[in-house]
Amino acid sequence: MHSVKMKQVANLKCSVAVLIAIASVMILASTTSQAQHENVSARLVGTAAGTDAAPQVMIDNFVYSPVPLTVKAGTTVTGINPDDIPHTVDSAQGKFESAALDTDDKFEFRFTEAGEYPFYCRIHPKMTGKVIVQPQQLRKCSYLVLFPLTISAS
Ligand SMILES: [Cu+2]
Repeated sequence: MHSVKMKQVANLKCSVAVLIAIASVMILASTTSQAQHENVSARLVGTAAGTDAAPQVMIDNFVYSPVPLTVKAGTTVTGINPDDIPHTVDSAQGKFESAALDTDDKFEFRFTEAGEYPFYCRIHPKMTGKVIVQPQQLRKCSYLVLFPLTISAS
């Protein structure tokens, strides 16, 4: 009689452990896929709007703004000159060079690699600005892919 009771308790403990294990896997799976989903939608929103929301460098009264402009790699940045004096947007590293921009003229450049991109106006070299390009966040995503694989493998 005593041993039967012990066996039942042991079985109960085992089933509770299995239930907890299943529940944890389900919770992990749901949070993981939710996180992945958020990550994906964030990326889609970013891509749709040109990675960041159509960033612009405006020129006003001999000043670029914002300085620095920070964007994610793959972003196209538009330089706009609403000033009534011509200006240019020239890379200090020789990576891009605009024509002389008259009033409301635009210049676009797509930054594909992370780094710092100082630029200036070749008509007024004292005018300087900078674009900071950050790498795309791929690390977080690969963790999320690897994590469920580790669970199912163990
Ligand atoms: Cu200028």
